[in-house]
Amino acid sequence: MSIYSPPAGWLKAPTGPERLWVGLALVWCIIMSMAMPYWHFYGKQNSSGESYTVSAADFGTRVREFVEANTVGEDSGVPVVEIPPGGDGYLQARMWAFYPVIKMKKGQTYRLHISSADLQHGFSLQPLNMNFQVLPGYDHVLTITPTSTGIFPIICNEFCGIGHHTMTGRIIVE
Ligand SMILES: [Cu+2]
Repeated sequence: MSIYSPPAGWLKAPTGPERLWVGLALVWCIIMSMAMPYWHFYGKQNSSGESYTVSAADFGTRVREFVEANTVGEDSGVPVVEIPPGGDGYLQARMWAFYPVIKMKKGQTYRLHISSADLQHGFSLQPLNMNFQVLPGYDHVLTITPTSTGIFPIICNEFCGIGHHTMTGRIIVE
C-alpha cells in the first residue's frame, strides 16, 4: 500500500503507437507460447522422460564396466568409448569433466545414461542446443538417434565451481 493514492482516473487506456507495441508484444507472447508444444512434437530434441534413482557409486561402477568393455581409442588421455548399436552407454559428469568420450554411428539408436558423481551439472550439446540437467542420484536416460556426423562438444551449463568454464566433453558421430 502506497502512502498517497494516485489521482482518480490516472489509468488511461493505451493509444496510438503504445497500443501498437502492446499489441505486437501480445501477439509475440502467443506465438512463443505455441512454439513450446510445437517444438515438443516436431523438434525431436526432447528428453525421453526416462529416469531412475542410482547412487553415485553404482553409476560409477556402470561407467567403469562400460569403458572397460567398449573402449576403442583415446582422446587427450580420456578413453573414447563406442556404444554398441541399440545398446546402452554411460556418461558421467563430475567436477570438472564429462567422462568418457562417447562414440556413436549415424542412424543407429542408443540409450545414453547420464548422471553426476558430485553435484548438479548441465548437459548442453553443441551446436544442437539440446539441454538437460545432470543430477547426482538420478540416472537420466536419453534415447538418441544421431542424424549427422561430426564431433559434438558437450558443455556444462550449470555453474559448478572454480573449474566450471573448463568442463567440456565430446560425442563423436561417424
Ligand atoms: Cu559442471
